[in-house]
Amino acid sequence: MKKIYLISFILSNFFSYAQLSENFDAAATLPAGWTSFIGTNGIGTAQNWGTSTTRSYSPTNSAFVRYENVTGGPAEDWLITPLVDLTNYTESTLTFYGGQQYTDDYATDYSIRVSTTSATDPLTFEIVSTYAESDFSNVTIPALQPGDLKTVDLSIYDGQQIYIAFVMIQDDGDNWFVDDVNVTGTLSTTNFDNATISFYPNPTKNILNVNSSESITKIEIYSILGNLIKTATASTQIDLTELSSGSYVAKVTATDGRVKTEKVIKI
Ligand SMILES: [Ca+2]
Ligand SMILES: [Ca+2]
Ligand SMILES: [Ca+2]
Repeated sequence: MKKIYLISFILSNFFSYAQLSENFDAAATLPAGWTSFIGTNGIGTAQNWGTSTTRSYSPTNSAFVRYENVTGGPAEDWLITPLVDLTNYTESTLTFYGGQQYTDDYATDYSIRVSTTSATDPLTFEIVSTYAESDFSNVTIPALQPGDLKTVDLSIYDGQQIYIAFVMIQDDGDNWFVDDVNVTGTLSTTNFDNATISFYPNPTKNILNVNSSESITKIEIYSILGNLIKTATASTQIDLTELSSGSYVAKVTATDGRVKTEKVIKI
C-alpha cells in the first residue's frame, strides 16, 4: 500500500508555471509580440493602444488606450497578447490589473476575449469577461490598487493555444490602463505529450536513453520508494549498470520546466 502511494506521488507531481507574464515596464512601446487593431467599422483612428506612465500597478508603465469622441458608431480598440500555449496545462487562469481615469461614468464597455485561431480576426474571438468603469479605480488614486486585480477563468481553453484580447468600446468614454498581465496554470506531468519524450531501451541492462525534441536539463532515477538514486545533468542518457535488477522511476526535466516520469525496468 505504501509503495503504491509513493509511486503515484512521483508520477502525479504537479508544477505551477506561467505561460505569459508581462508588466509593460521594459519599454515605452508595446512589448514584442503584442499587437493592436481597431474595430471593423474603422472608427476611432486617433487614439490607439500604447503605454502610459500615468497609472500602473508595477511601476512605471501600463498598457493604455485613451477615449475618443467619434461619430457614426463606437470606437473599438483591441490589444492582443502573443500566442499563449496552454498545451499540457490545466486550471488556466488570466489575471491583470485594470484602471479607468475619470470619476464620472461614461458607460465604457471593457471586455476580455479569446481566439483559438487568429490574432487579427475579431470575428474569431469570444467574450470571456466584461467590465464597467465602476469595476476599476480611477485617477484620484495614482497607482492601480489590489482591488483592480481581475481574475478570468480560462480552463475551458486548457490544452489549446490561444490569443487573448483586451477590448475597449466607447464614444467619448473613459480610458483603460492594463498592467501585470499573467496567465498561469498547473502543469500535469501526466499531460506531457508522450510522443515528445520517451525512454529507451526499456527494460535496459545499462544505458537508459532519452529520446526528446526538448532540451533536457537532467535525468533522475528514483527507487520505487521515492528515493533519488542517481542524477545525470545536461545529458540525454544515464548509466544504470550498477543498479540492482528491478523497477525504478525515471524522471526527465526539460529546460522549460516540464517533466516526464516513467517506470523503467533494470535487468
Ligand atoms: Ca482607436
Ligand atoms: Ca507595469
Ligand atoms: Ca469613469
